[in-house]
Amino acid sequence: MDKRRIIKHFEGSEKEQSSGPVIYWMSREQRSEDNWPLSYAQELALKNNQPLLAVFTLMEDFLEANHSHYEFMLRGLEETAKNLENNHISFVLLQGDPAKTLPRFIEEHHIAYMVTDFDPLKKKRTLQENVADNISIPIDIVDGHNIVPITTASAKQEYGAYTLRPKLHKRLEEFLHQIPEVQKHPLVYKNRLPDISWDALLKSLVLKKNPHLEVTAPSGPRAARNQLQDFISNRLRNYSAYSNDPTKEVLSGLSPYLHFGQISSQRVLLILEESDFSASAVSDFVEQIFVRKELSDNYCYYNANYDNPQGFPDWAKKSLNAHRGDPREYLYGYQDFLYGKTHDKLWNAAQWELLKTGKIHGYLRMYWCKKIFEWTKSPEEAMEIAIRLNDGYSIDGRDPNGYTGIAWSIGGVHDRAWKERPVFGKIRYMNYNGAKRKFDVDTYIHTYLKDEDHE
Ligand code: FAD
Ligand code: FO1
Repeated sequence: MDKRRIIKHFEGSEKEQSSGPVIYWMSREQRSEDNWPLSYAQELALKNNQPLLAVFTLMEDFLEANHSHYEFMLRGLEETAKNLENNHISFVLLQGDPAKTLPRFIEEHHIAYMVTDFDPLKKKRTLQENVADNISIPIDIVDGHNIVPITTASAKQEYGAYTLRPKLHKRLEEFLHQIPEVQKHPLVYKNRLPDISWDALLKSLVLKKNPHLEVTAPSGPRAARNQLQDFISNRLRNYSAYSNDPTKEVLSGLSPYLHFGQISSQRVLLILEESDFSASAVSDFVEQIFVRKELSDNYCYYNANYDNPQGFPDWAKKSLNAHRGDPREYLYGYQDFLYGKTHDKLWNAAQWELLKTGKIHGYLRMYWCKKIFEWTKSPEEAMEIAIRLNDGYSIDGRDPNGYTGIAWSIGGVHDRAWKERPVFGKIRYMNYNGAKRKFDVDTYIHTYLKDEDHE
């Protein structure tokens, strides 16, 4: 594996490396194929002629995730566990605080080396540090999410897509074509490992349920490949023309699969390359799944305030402060937003799309978030409510793309200054008439709002 994928190395405190199995602590990349951290762990295990195990540590309260999010994740993990076992890679699921369960497991099974997957979120980086403090073996954190390893693409927070895009495209050719292959592992781990009853596990989780959810996408690596195939066959050709029209079904629908690592964006681009679409025909989609997606990891990795207004650029902070006192025409609280009880039918419909389907269409996500800002007392409160709704109800939530999308909407992150106006200052403004010019707003509203909500 290209060593530039190793984002961080923990030396471990033992003099020389003991001999024993290698584990891949799986978290972000929940798949067996096209998985860099997994294939690197296998490389190490093969070199030392040792068995290889994949360990998933189940945390039961992950950033407001609800029952449907855990169901999607666990169903996918069940399929991945089977794929790993078929390759003689044992799969282990540990419950409880990983800072305790993982060191104990490493001790018990004389593990000699650990590889885990890169994740820019603070919660995950802190957890990785805590585990490293409690174990003495070496650890490598490997970027399995970005096609161009995050620190190779850029050593700093980028201003916007326009500054990162050339750096990414310059290296795309080099990194797109190395793709990791998992092999059938020659050594099977002989010692007893805890069994997993997936149904019992899901039942045992005490999590908030979303009673309004009507749609649940099929989960797992196979469903992810089907989703991609269906997108390429039926929607990709209309993506550029209609990706901003929520009444047209043209988006890929890949975000839950990418978020849970059930498919790699590298594989998506390789399959696109093999398709009969020209590079220019797919460039808008590639901009999103390559440039915007990797720009989000860049923002969250290099800016510790990715989830609050302190992370906004100076021009935006200055402008927002200058307009803090502007009167708000409407003011709503969390409950009004949660049940789509504002004066704006389009906004309410977007919120009901979230409650009913577990996701809002990409174009309306911007409108949805900007209006939360317009109808709350401050950018701080707006960001808190937007994150709470997005992480608590969106199947692809709790993701760098989400924190960055919200920071873009409220704080102009990766955007430029616009003509100054009340409340928004120089932050880009979006309104109902702008949406009406883009798509048939009434059709969208009727799709998600029951008639009685229309008065
Ligand atoms: P497609 O248009 O088919 O895009 C394919 C993939 O490209 C997406 O799955 C995603 O990985 C990436 N992508 C697309 N648009 C963006 C973008 N603007 N920024 C970063 N990556 C992008 N995306 C999430 O994955 N999780 C979130 O929680 C999330 N919250 C958002 C909140 C707000 C306020 C905004 C403005 C955007 C948010 N996005 C989020 C980004 C984007 O809206 C979604 O990724 C996209 O709508 C997912 O649907 P899709 O996979 O069908 O998109
Ligand atoms: N990662 C884990 O290692 N263990 C978990 O129990 C876990 C739960 C979880 C629930 C919802 C969700 O959206 C993500 C979850 N993740 C979990 C993290 C996920 O795998 C990704 O690493 C990050 O969310 C993306 O940065």
